[in-house]
Amino acid sequence: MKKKLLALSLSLAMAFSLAACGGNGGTANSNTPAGDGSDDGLIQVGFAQVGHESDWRTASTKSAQDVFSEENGYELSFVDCDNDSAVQLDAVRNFIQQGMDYIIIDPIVDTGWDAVLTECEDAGIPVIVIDRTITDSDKYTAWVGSDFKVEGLACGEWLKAFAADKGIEEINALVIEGSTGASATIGRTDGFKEIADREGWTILDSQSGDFTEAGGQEVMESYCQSYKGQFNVVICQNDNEAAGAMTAMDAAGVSYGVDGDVILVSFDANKPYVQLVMDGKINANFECNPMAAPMVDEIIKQLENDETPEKKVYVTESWFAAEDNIKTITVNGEEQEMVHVTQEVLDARPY
Ligand code: GZL
Repeated sequence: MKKKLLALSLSLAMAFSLAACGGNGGTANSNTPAGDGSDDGLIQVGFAQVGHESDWRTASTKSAQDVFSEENGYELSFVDCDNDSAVQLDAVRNFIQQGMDYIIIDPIVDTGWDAVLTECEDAGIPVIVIDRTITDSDKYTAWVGSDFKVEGLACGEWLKAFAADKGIEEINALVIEGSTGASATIGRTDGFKEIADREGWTILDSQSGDFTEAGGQEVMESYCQSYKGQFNVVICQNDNEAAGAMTAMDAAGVSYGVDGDVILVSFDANKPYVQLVMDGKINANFECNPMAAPMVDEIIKQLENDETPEKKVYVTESWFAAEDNIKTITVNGEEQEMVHVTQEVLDARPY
C-alpha cells in the first residue's frame, strides 16, 4: 500500500521489458485471482510457494491462506511453484509487474536469488522470506523460519543419548535427504553428520528422496537391497519420506520403531506422524513449524507503521519421542526437552 505509486510506475516499466520474457509464473491458486495491483484498500501480497510435495507444505500453504485473507485486510496472490526454481523466479517477477505491496518467498533452493531480489528492491517492494533460506543475497526485509542445522543436531544428540540408554554400541545409519539444494536438507544433513562424525558413527548412504513419499519409498527400497542386515538407523528428513520408507521396509521384512531392529527418525512432526510416534512406529520426530504466516502478518503491520522488523524470526518447535527414557538433550550447549508423546500431547498438535 505504502509504496503503491512508486511500485506501480516502476513495475509498468518492468512490464514492458519483461513482457517478451513470457514465463508461466506457476499455478495461481484457483480461488485467488492474480493480484491486479488495484488499490481496493486491501494489502496486496504475492506468495511464491515451493510446491505441494508434502503434508508440511500443505500446512504451510493453509496457514498463509488463513492469515492473508480479505477479512484480515489482504488480497493474496498465491503461486504453487511445483518445486521448479525457474517457475518460482517467474512468479516473483510477475508479482513485481502486478505491483504487489509485499512479496513472500519460500525459496525452493538457497541460491540464484540476488538478481530478482534486486528487481524487487528497485520496485520498492519489500520481500519476506519464510521457511527455507537464501544464502546468496540479503536483499530481503526479514526471514521467518526454523534453524535446520539445530534440527539435525538435536536428532544426533537424541540418538546418542538413546543408543547409550539402550546399550547400542554401534550406529550404522542410512539417511534419506530432502530436496537437493534446499536449506532444510543442507541444515539437517550437516547437523546430523556433525554428531555422527563426533561419535564415530557410520553413515552407510545418504540420498535424496525429494521430501516426497514416493521418493522416500524408492530410496528405501534401494537401501534394503544394498544394505539389508547392515543398518540399525534410518533418518528421514521429512514425514512423507518416512511414510515411504515404512512401506519399503514392510515389504522387505525389516522391522523398525520401538519394537523393531531399526531406529526410525523423521522431521516435520505433522500430526499424523506424531501419532505414529505414539504408536511406536517412529522412534523420534523433530518438528519443523510451518506456521510462519502469523509472524509475517506482524512484520507487514510493522512495515505499514514505518517500523523496522527483526531481520530473523525463529518459529518455536519441539522434539518428540515414542519413549520417555530421554527427558532432555543438550544442543549447542542449550538444554532442550524431549517430549514423550501421549494422547494429550497428540491432541494438542495444531497441524
Ligand atoms: C522445511 C521445509 C521442508 C519440510 C518438508 O522447513 O522446507 O520442505 O521439512 C517440505 O516436508 O517439503
